[in-house]
Amino acid sequence: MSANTMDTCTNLIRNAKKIVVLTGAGISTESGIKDFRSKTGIYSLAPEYILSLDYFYQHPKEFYQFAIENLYHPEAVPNKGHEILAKWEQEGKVATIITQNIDGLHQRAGSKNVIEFHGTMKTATCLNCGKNYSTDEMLSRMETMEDFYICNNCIANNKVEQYIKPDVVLFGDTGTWFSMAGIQTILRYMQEADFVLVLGTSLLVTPFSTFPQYRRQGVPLIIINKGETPYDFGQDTYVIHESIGKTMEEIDNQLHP
Ligand code: CNA
Repeated sequence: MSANTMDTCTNLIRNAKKIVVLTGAGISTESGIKDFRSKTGIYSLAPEYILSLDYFYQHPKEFYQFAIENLYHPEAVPNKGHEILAKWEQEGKVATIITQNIDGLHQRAGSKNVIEFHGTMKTATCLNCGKNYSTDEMLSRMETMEDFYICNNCIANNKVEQYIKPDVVLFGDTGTWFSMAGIQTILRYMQEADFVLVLGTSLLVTPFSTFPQYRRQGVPLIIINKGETPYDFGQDTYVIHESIGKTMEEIDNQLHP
């Protein structure tokens, strides 16, 4: 990264009033949570199909075991990246964060306007009656019940529709924000952005990965990500292949000398 790129990004952030931030698993690795596609990411442990809707229906117990071990991190705390974004929101710079993360760390850092595009690991819902369970409750059910994933509010005759599914979007699945109204809200944010800030995502999972394309023509895209993304060589795009925490701290120190 050149000093020039860093200065340009700092100036854009200094003058911004409506930054739209798109985040992925990479912003939480500095809180000790593995991402998917880095060398030590979750995909080095298991293939993508374990996190698919098909696998969930076919092997609910194994699915839960994997999800609790790899995607549920109640002990993790927000890091510098999360904290600085929350501060920039308070300062009137960040309009919204649209995250693929399911760890809740943006909200725990104090960010208010957060769209959890891929849902949350904090809760689970019965696909038949809609009864809501906390993941802690699911954990204690796992320890004490054989068919813990069947909703006890429904007749327990083992139909797949009575399964309790974590409130995360799996491969082959959709979530609340995938509705027409949800996507329209997101596209409105993209259209109104002063610029778009991408943090810690490989931008490979659709439809999330398409969002930067909906910013107005000429609106800058800043990407802070260790790995490459398909947008790295786009127009009006500034790329910093560095740690998110370190880079954001440097920028924030420039803003508040
Ligand atoms: P990904 O494909 O694993 O990409 C993460 C990107 O972040 C990679 O390009 C890394 O190079 C980069 N990266 C990792 N650490 C840092 C760092 N400290 N500084 C800068 N860059 C870094 O993950 P995506 O988010 O793109 O993939 C989307 C999936 C991942 C979503 O469905 C999420 O639900 C899912 N996920 C979320 C979490 C979480 O909530 N924390 C954890 C693991 C996976």
